[in-house]
Amino acid sequence: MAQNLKKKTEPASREQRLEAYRPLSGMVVPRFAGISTFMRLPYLAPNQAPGEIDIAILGIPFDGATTNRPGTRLGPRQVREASSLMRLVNYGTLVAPYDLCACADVGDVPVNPIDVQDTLRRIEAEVSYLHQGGVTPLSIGGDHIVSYPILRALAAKSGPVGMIHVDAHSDTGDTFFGGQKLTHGTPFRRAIEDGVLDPKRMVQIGIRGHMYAADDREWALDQGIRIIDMDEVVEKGIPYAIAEARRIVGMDATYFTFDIDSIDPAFAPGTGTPEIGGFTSREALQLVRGFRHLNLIGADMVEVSPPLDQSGGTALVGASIAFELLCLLAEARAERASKETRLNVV
Ligand SMILES: [Mn+2]
Repeated sequence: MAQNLKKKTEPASREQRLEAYRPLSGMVVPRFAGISTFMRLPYLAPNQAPGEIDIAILGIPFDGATTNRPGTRLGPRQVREASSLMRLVNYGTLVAPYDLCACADVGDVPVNPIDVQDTLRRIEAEVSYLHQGGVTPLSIGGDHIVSYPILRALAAKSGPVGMIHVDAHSDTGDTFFGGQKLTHGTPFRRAIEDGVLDPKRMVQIGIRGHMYAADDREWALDQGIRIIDMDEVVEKGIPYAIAEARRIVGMDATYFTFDIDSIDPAFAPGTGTPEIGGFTSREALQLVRGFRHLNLIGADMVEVSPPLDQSGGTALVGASIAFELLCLLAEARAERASKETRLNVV
C-alpha cells in the first residue's frame, strides 16, 4: 500500500496518506498473522518519513548503558510482537490515532551494541532527521539512556523541552563505577546539564526505588524538578498527580518518557531494576490518559527486558502503554495542526 503511494509523481493528499499509513486490518489479515511491525503499521525507511508520515514509531534496541540486569536490547522486537494485540480506537478516550495522523514503523535505529557514545550519536542523528522533517517520534527502548539523545535532538529545533517522566527511579544520578557519566541512571542529569531539558518544567511521577545515599534526590530538587513520588501519589491520588504535572509542564513543548519499571513488578516483572509498590497496569492507563491536550512533541516507552519475563506479559504492558502514548501524540499533533490552520485563516 505504502509502496504504491510512493510511485505516484504527485505528492499524496492528506487523505491518501491517512489511508495508506494505518495498521493492517485485523478483519482482513488476522492479528496473529503477517510481518511483525509496531501496531501492524506499514514499515517505512526513516529517510522516506519526512513529508510522508506524521508520527514515526522507532525501535532503539540498546542496553549498553544498563548498570544492572540487561536485556532491553531485545525490547523493540518483543514489543512489536505484543503490539499486534492493539486495535484502532482507544476504549477510554475514544481517540482514533490513525484517523488523526499518518503513522509508520520506521524500524530500529542502527545502534552500536559495544559503544555507548557512538550509539547516542546515531540515535540523535536519526531523531534529529525526523524532528527537523516534521515527524513526531515515538521511541521504544532500549534502556533509559536512549531518552538523552532524543531530548538533544528535539531541543536543537524546539529549544529546551519540559518533560513528564513516569518511573520508579529519578535517573538523575551523576556517575557510576568511578566516573561513567553515560548510564541509564543518569540521562536526565546529562540532559539538564546540556540545557536541552528544562528542570523547572519537569515532573517525575512514581519514584520509589531505594537510594544509594540519603541525599540522592537533592540535586534533582535543587534544579527545580517536581518529584511526585509514589508515596505522594498514594496519599493524594492519581487525579492530583495529573493536575499537578499538567500545571508544571504547561502548554509549551513537552516530552513524555515512560519507564516500564514505574509499574509494579506484579504486572511488569521483565525489567532490569524492578521496584515493588508501583502502579497497577490499570492505574498506569488512568495516569497516562490524564495527559491529553498538552503540547507533546515526542514520547518513549523504555526498559522492557524480554529475557527477564519469559511470559512476555511485560511486553504486552509496554505495547499497551505505547498505544496510549501514540493516542496522546496523535491528538496533540492534530490539535496543533488545526490551531495553525485557524491562525493562517485569520
Ligand atoms: Mn528509568
